[in-house]
Amino acid sequence: MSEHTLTPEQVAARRAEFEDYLRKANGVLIGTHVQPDGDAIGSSLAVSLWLSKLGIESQVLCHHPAPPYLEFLPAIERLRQAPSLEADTGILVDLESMSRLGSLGPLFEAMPRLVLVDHHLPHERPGDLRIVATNAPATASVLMDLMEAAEPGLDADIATCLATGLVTDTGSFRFPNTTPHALHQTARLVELGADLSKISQEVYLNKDDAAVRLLGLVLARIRTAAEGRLAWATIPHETFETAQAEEFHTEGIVNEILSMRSARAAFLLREARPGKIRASLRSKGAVDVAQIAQRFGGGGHKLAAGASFEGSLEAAEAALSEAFLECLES
Ligand SMILES: [Mn+2]
Repeated sequence: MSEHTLTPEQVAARRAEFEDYLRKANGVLIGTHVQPDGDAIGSSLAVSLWLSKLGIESQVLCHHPAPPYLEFLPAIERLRQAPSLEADTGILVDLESMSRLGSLGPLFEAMPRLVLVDHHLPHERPGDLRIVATNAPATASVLMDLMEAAEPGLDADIATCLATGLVTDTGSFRFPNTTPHALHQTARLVELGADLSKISQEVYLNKDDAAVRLLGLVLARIRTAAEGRLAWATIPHETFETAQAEEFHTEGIVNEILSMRSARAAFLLREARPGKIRASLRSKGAVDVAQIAQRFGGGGHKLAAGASFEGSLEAAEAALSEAFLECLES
């Protein structure tokens, strides 16, 4: 068994070691990955709030600011792009590789004391103290196992931060990583004061208007082939202008296309800049989209992959739909 597949009990058994290490800190900087999500920010803020209860000063650092849908989190004002605190100890959360720190990489690489708490299979093994549980659904779950039994323990603000990590990384408890332990933890967080309904509203009913306008334009233009088993859409550059949208506003659209009952696979092509085309490929299982993406110099997983094209949108659409249809018919 790998040292990384810690069970919740094994994580909890390292609580004293974790706390002792942090109690020896002279200031703590907490770092997480670029383009932070609910688990990255929720986990970072939770550990910062917990350190405050221990009387330890900390700051939360991220290359990017928090996305608007996470601005409701307690203590979000602790998130900064550069430190203003003298600190000898770093805590990295939700981070599988140092390169994902962006501009903060050199700062954390130079820290004399470093802790890693994560649920990704690590590409690198930074830190003196590593607590990595790859079976855990979220870094927030690992942190809860470390912090819950401590004295002082959790409060309503910490619970809100941890619950946000669990809600977002489990897709609101719909993904296969939703373990009984994660549900027990979430029940405990609700008892402590986390409001799941408020978290869901903030996270899911908080899209930029441009993203919803763009979604509407794209859904109106879905094309299908092979009796609907393949569904796709393209977003020409002009459509971005019409919707006053940016490329990041396309996030999630390909999953809406795949949600059609008839669809076995789906793709979305977007021309955010003229002549520069990016593709998102999705499958419900019958088609291996990583293989298709590799043919075009891209990559990914069996169910979700991506690739880039240069040239016309029509040429990319023809090449990709042909590749998909070959797989669907074989
Ligand atoms: Mn995570």
